This record gives sequence, C-alpha cells and structure tokens, in this order.
Amino acid sequence: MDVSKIREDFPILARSIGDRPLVYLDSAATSQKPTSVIRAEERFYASQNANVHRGVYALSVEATDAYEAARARVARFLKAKDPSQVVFLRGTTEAINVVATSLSRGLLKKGDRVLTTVMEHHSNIVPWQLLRDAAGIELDFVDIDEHGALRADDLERKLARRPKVVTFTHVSNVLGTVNPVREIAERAHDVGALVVLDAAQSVPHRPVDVSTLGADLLAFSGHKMLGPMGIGVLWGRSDLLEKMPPALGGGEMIREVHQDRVSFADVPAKFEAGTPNVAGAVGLAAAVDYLESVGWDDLRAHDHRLLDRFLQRGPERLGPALTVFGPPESKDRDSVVSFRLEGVHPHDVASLLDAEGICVRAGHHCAQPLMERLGVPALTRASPYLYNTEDEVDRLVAALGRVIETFRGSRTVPTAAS
Ligand code: 7TS
Repeated sequence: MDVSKIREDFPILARSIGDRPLVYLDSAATSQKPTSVIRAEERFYASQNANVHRGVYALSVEATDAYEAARARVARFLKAKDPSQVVFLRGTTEAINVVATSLSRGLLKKGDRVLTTVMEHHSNIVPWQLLRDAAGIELDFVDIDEHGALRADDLERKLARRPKVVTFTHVSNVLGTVNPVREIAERAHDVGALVVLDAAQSVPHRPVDVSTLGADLLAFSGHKMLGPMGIGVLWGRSDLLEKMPPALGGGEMIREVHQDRVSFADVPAKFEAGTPNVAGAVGLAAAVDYLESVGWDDLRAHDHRLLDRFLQRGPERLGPALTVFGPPESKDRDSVVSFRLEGVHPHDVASLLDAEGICVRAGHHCAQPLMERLGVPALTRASPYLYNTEDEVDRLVAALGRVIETFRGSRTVPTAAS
C-alpha cells in the first residue's frame, strides 16, 4: 500500500494548521474524505438532484436509481442477502435509536431485559435508558477485565437473566478492544436474545460480513469510513425488519394513510421516513468503492504497523509517564489508542498537540460509564487511518515528549483543571 499515493486522494491533508502540516489523528471521530467521495456528492447535486421515489419525470427516476444503486452497493459490501436489508439513516446513533424505539412498540414489554456493556458509546446506552425510563425495560451492563476485554463470566451471569436483546460494540472507540461477535452472538441466541451490533468502529477497518457475523441487526456511520456525514446504515435480517414496527412516521414510509388508519411501506422504506440523504448515500457508495480498491489486507496491515509503532515508540520515549489503556497486544485491538500522560490533563495534552498541528481527541469520548469503570475523568485518544504515516506517529510521540517536558519544566502553563 503506497500511503503517499493514498494521501494525494485526500485534499485536506495538504493543508496546514498555522505553520505546521496537518497531522490528523482523530479518524475514530470522523475520517477524512477522498476526492472520489467529494466528487460523487457534487456530481449528484450538479446533475441528478431531485427527490426520490416520488416523481414520474426522468430526473427523479435518475435520482431514485442513483439512491437504489448506492443501497445495492452497500449491500454487496456487507455481503447482505438483499439490498432491502440496508436501511439508510443518518448514522449509528439514529440507527440504534430506531431499533430501540421500534422494538419498544410491541416486541419488548415492561420487565424485559436488555443487556449492553460498560464499554459502549453513549449511542448504545442512552436509547436503551430512554426505554428503561419510558417502557420499564431493565438494563444490564457487562463488565470488562483489566485489559479492557468483556468479562466472559459476567456475560454468562447476565445472560442467565434471559435478556431479550444483547447489544454491544464490535470495536470499542476508546479501548480499541475487538469483541468476539460470533461467540457472543451464539451465546445470546442460546438464551433467545436478539443481537444488535454497533459496528461504527469496525466497518471502517475490517471486512464485516453480515452473512456470517451472527448479528441480527447492525449499525454504522458513513462518515467514519471515508463517506459523508449524515448518512449511515441499519442492516437487519429480513424477517426481523419485516416484523419490526416503524420508528419514525411521515412521508416515504407509508402505503396508505387515511384519517382512521395507516399502513406501511415494505422494508427498507418503512424505516426511511422523510426525504433521505441521497447525495450522502451516493457518497457512501463511493467510499465503499475506495475502501475495496485499497483492499482489506493492506489496510489492516497498515493499521497495525501504525498501532505497533505507537505501542513501541511511546513507552520507549515517554517511559512510565505514559499509560496506554486497552488490550496490551496489538493483535487484540483495532486502530484506536487512548492514553494518559502522568500529571497532565488530557485537554492540555490535546491543546499542546494542536499547537503543533496534531489533531487528537481528549475527553470522555461519549463513553462516560467506561470512564467511570476505568476510574479516569478523561483520556487522550489517537486514532490513525489509512492516510497516516509512521512519520506522523513519530511526530505524535515526539510532541508528547515535549508536553511532558513543558509540564515538568514550568508551572506557568495553564491546566484544564485550573
Ligand atoms: N458507536 C461507536 C462505537 C462510536 O465510536 C460512535 C462515534 C458512535 C457509535 C456514534 O456514531 P455517530 O456517527 O452516530 O455519531 N464515535 C465518536 C468518537 O469516538 N468520537 O467522536 C465520535
């Protein structure tokens, strides 16, 4: 994989921050976009824009065809049986909310249990808490061990309470932990639970094959996998999607509406109320093309080269001042590294790195229950992707060295805590 060639495809990487070249290490928050994705959206708006599934005129038919072709492309990417299993929504958050709301309309009842985990992003906690508060659903959390893996004993203990839904993240956005989806799904199915998978952090980095993964429903966001913001996917087993009531009501999702009754469109339209993000879907299809043209083997090897470099160079250069969270072995994790520098608030780390043009994220990463479990208020996180270089990882490590020196050498630097 020729990273310098790949970088040429991402126009934003040519810019600088102040007088420093941009070092973008926040791809777990959102990835940068290649020209092909930017152009695909532009092409749609410049030459095909019309609302879909409504017009009888040629332009609207073209727009509808572009939208449905994007759906078919994403279905192929996921190895889904049928494009109708791909529901376009705004992203992972909306998809999980749609699932929770839909299930609460008849498929889950008061006292039913949902099992999630302490390592979830808020988007896989709060929708279920809303159900707990509104519909009397009981919510359990699987704990993690000291290496940031889900505890099998705790999972078993909580599966024994016979949850109706088991929902978890494929890859943690904080720890990088890769959860064994197939094994967990098998155990969940043994107790009769539905498996809902948050694939926001896995789909950008590894082939996700829904035909063998074991999930019944799966959600991800386009913007973390080189695609546009505001487009994402809910994939589901056909029989399940057909059984699930709609979550959002409005145009596009109905068959007939009368004053006294309504009937709904078939899947996937049943879940896509309102005008969809057609340009976003077209852009997402272009992102899928881009990822597949790079190839998963090369991409994953590159991810791990960068990860290994940080896990090796970081401790060498920074010594015990650096604490890395998550699985110690890079083979057990994906491209996310969260860490603390002793005596420096994560926000100060991120601010000082920003002064060098390096973008990392600091805070609770929308995973406050996980922060509480880890006993930390916040962490700094670097999340590289296919356009980052080993040189950029070295720059990060060197800059972290300067952060430590700054804080050891001077107390005049304001801290986030002060
Ligand atoms: N699930 C996981 C595992 C995530 O990492 C994120 C976003 C979401 C769900 C929500 O995705 P959205 O596209 O609907 O917002 N994670 C992050 C992050 O780690 N930093 O910024 C966003």
